[in-house]
Amino acid sequence: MSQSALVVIPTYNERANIPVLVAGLMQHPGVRVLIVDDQSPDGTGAVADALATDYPGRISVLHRTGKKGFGRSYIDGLRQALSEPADVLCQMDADLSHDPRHLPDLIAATADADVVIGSRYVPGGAIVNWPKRRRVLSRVANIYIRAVTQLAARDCTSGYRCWRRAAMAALPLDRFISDGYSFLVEMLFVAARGGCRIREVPITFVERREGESKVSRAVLIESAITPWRLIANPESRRKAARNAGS
Ligand SMILES: Nc1nc2c(ncn2[C@@H]2O[C@H](COP(=O)(O)OP(=O)(O)O)[C@@H](O)[C@H]2O)c(=O)[nH]1
Ligand SMILES: [Mg+2]
Repeated sequence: MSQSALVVIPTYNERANIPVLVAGLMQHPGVRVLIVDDQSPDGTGAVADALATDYPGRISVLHRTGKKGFGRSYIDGLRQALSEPADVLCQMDADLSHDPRHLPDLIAATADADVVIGSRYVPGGAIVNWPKRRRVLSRVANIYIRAVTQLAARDCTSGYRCWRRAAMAALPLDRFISDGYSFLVEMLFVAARGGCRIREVPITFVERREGESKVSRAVLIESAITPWRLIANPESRRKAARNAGS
């Protein structure tokens, strides 16, 4: 792999998963990792610090102390990532749902795309161990998001993504206001509006075995509202961002 990549990984109670994920990622030369931990009560932060010692110069850890949140963690993490040298910036979940083996394919695909999505819903993509309910929810969410926002991607809610540095740098991260999956949808929407070329590469998504999902009712409600907010006019978006204090 000739390109250097920095993978940003938000963690909340992922103590059993993060060492396995990092070991997998470290198999790829040129890949570095930034773990963004929200003071996980299970001690994930200390495990991450130990990994940083095990792999000198390749792992760093951002310990957040403010309000916890998936979107906010990414905003802080991606900002820090942009201040470091890397050709490609990647996003991944810590729970081993996103197999590090796919990463070289995603990174390679940035050769002719600005944003590459690790996609469950293109030919070759798959989901392992998801209950029927969760499959249906994800499918319906994507149909809904695509219908409202006109995004062309099949998997708008995938959290496994690689960005060319310039495409990420162009995002107005300080104006983003959504937090759960919506944050991922918002990123994609703004990127598409900005003219980014978005490509999908198939992945096999595997449901977590350790730890718990943080998807809550609040996250689902936000996800239902966000597509409408995104297509509203830009001025109302800016206002909403100001009101949210971001
Ligand atoms: N730093 C941080 N990470 C979070 C937070 N909520 C979720 N995550 C991480 O975001 C990733 C996706 O969350 P997960 O619970 O697996 O969501 P799911 O896969 O959609 O069920 C995992 O790596 C979580 O540890 C949060 O509030 N703060
Ligand atoms: Mg998960």
